[in-house]
Amino acid sequence: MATAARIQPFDELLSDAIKNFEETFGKKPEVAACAPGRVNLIGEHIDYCDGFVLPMALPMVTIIVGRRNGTKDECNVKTLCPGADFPRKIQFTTDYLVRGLPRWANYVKGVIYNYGFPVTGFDAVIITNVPLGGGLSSSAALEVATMKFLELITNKKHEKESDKALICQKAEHTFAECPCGIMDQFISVMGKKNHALLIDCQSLTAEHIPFNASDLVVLICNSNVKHNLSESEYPTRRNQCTEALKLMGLSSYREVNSLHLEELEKSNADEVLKKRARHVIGEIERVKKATEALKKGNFEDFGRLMVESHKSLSSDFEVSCDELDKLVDIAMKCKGVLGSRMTGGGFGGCTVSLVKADEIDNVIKQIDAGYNGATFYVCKASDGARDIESEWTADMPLKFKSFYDIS
Ligand code: GAF
Repeated sequence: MATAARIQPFDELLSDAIKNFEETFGKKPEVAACAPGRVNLIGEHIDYCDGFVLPMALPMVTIIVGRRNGTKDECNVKTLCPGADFPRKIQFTTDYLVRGLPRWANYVKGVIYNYGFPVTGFDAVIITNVPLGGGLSSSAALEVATMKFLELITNKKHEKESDKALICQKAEHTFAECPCGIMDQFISVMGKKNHALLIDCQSLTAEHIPFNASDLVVLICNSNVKHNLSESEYPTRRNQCTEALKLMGLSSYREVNSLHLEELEKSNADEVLKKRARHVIGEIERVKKATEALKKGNFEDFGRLMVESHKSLSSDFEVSCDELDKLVDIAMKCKGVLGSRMTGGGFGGCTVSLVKADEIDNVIKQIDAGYNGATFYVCKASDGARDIESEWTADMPLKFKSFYDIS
């Protein structure tokens, strides 16, 4: 029978990282940092269009434990993350940081390269319970955990949250060669327990919106498929959005009104560009409405907007796939599901659904019966990046009470 996936609890994860660090480097780690993955509730593919997005941080995190090793610039970093490419232990120097293999290390090196303060040599072990490659932002979790780790190692930090997110985004652009928007890094830095985060991707400001109805849960269904298209289509979508904007004679989607769209629709512009613009403009409005609904506790409206968002992503933005459409279709037929949509970049990965807590078991059962091979996570909005050091002494690593909300 299908149940929610067991995610390794935070205490266990931390304890494994500490133990492995001691075995590998012969000393206890001195600092520990963590940063979460995310699920986006609504506002998809519009963070790179000056839009609004509304993600929440997940209880699943990437943890980095380590210590300065007394060298000027020599770093030894090991990952215990399942699915990371080999080799899983590498050495590099902070004065010669280059992109290469293994891929997981690019995220770490990229953040060090863009950090803006000198970084001396350190040893570190990385561990995670964010599913890798599932569209839940394992990359941003690694970047932001690295940022937090560097703050502890260097005793220097950027004050503005948006600067931290921008540095991590730059790392991803330059070292991982993915032209991502700002959403994933922003929420991983700024997430807050029991809150979603409304991010204004134009002004790079954000507002925490309470999201803690006791009778509702967020269900994430991982389709466990990832179509190859995801990497090539992302930059294509970005370019199409820019082109459509130019055709409307504007420099930001925030300047668009219904007349601009009407004119574009009537013009002889490429139909594909019209569809892309339609999605972006509609999705920006949907996020505004969804935020209002959330503030009023109107989850029925919120759910309806999620479904509209999915339809637009599927038909106008064309980033969904059969598996995601199927998961949404089945979910929407289940009693107790208020809304469901694909989440993240698309072409596989996950759906997110808003579900009445007392129906969650039945919903999981029904989706599992109709879709072969999904993994389920039941989550509540959780905290963003944090320094575990202040709560931890190496002799007493397990004093955390698990703050897991995963059932
Ligand atoms: C990926 C990107 F990294 C984000 O910036 C965002 O564009 C998302 O896809 C789609 O909303 O996660």
